[in-house]
Amino acid sequence: MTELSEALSDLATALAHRVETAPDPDRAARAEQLRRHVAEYLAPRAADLSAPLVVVLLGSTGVGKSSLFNAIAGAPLSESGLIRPTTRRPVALVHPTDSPSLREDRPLAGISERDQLDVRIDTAIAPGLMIVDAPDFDSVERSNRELALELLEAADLVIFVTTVTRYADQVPWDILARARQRGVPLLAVINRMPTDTTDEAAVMADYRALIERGELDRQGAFGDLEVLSVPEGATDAAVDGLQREAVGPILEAIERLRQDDDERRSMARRSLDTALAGLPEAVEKIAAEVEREQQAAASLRAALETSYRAARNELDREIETGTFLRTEVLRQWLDYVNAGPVARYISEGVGRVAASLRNLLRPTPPPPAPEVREEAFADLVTSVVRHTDTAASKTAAIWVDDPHGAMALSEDAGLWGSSPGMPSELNAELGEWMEVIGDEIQVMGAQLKGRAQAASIGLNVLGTSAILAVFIHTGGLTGAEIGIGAATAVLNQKLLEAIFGEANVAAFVEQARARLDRILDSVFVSEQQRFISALGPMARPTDLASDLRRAAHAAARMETQ
Ligand SMILES: Nc1nc2c(ncn2[C@@H]2O[C@H](COP(=O)(O)OP(=O)(O)OP(=O)(O)O)[C@@H](O)[C@H]2O)c(=O)[nH]1
Ligand SMILES: [Mg+2]
Repeated sequence: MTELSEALSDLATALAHRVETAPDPDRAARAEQLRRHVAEYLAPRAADLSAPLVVVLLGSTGVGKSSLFNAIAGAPLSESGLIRPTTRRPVALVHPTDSPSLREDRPLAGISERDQLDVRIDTAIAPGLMIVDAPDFDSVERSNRELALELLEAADLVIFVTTVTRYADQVPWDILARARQRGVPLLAVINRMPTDTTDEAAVMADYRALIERGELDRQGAFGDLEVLSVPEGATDAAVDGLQREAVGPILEAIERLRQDDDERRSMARRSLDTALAGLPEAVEKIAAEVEREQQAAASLRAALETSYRAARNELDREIETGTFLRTEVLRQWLDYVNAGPVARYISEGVGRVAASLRNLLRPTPPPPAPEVREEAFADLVTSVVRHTDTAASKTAAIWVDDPHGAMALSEDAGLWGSSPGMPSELNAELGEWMEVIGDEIQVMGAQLKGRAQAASIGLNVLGTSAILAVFIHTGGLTGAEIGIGAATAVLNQKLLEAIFGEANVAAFVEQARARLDRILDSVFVSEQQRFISALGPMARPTDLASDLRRAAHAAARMETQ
């Protein structure tokens, strides 16, 4: 592969990537247009300057493109008709020696590979040229429009067909602008021209004025536009088209293109060079777009991270001090620990087996361990929901002011709050967390001298006590904070320390807290991930902008002569 072909192939790849990852259909379409131009026009010519030139007949429905095509072919090879739009599949007229050139990497390869091109192999066309009858470019049929636009990207000469009654309706400036931007030569044909020479002159003058009044001509873009005409009534039923004599000047213009091989090559080279020189500018628009998206994505992510970090800090504070626990829950545990066998156990200490045994004989209400644990978890889940709701709504309130953010929010209205499935998932995780705590307590208990006491209090009570110890602890409490939370913390901790020893309890609480943090971290990560997913591919950092620029500049620097 030559260096130029390589640069073009890199560019086509980068553009294809852009098509896949663009955040909206308009931007994807813009990249796709340029990709086709690179893949279906530039790459084939760069590979072989002697590849046949492609002449494309473009225009609205019913203006006579197929009729003109048949006149050029001298045979009814493309159906002209009354039911509009008639031509839905492009028809290409190719000389037998050029027919192999519809292979891979050659002009029109993309369309013919997709089986969207009808090829008519006929000696009516001279070698070195292909004439393509396109579907209508302003079609009500989306696929017609797209095929016509694709052909525009592949053309070496565009014959722009209109009629005397249609030309003034609306000039397809976007098509003309793209043709001009691409630098492809244009030839205008006005079909069904009045035969009266004064009328004809008036129409010609009017058409020119119209073109010149257009936006584009400020740059002198159409000063050199060649306008030809075909008189009204010049039809020939035998070819299902226009009379060959009436299209003489058009045939001549096409023939001039072909003429001798040298001229054709130098024209191909000229148009390739013009097109290559135009690449950086065409690519710049897309590259700048990618950069703006990346910047927008970065600031949206920053807003997202700030909101969730703030919420996470708030949640941590609540867990640190146990303030997320409802007073009733604390009260229930305090009452239980403060009275009955546990309280006695705490005050009488390890070794008083007899007391424990007595307790077993005395009827006592069952400990509220499962209820307290469940409620503590419910309170924790409520608090996580509240904080993630706040983070989500804060993020959404910022994102909605950015076009990309607003687009993401419209994809997923659930982003204004926390995800509905999160509470039950978190509950399940907390269940596992509790199981690990239960296992650890059992292991710790088995290693202790006073394991009989531990056993008499029961795993249920110790488990709940251990869980509460993660949420409420006496560590940083001061006199002013002594309340129900602190009182519960003090007693709860005493119970654990009496059985397991202070150092063991401290290490255990720290590890359990670390495991809880990991659970909460993953909740926060997946809550944020919803925003990132809604943002789509633009959320991923990419070098696409510089890849596009590099490939376009590399291609533009290559000389073809
Ligand atoms: N009466 C009259 N009819 C004409 C003249 N020139 C072309 N036509 C008719 O106008 C119609 C043009 O149709 P087509 O050639 O199929 O037009 P097209 O541009 O290919 O249309 P689509 O394929 O739909 O995009 C045909 O029915 C022609 O016979 C003319 O000078 N006089
Ligand atoms: Mg047609």
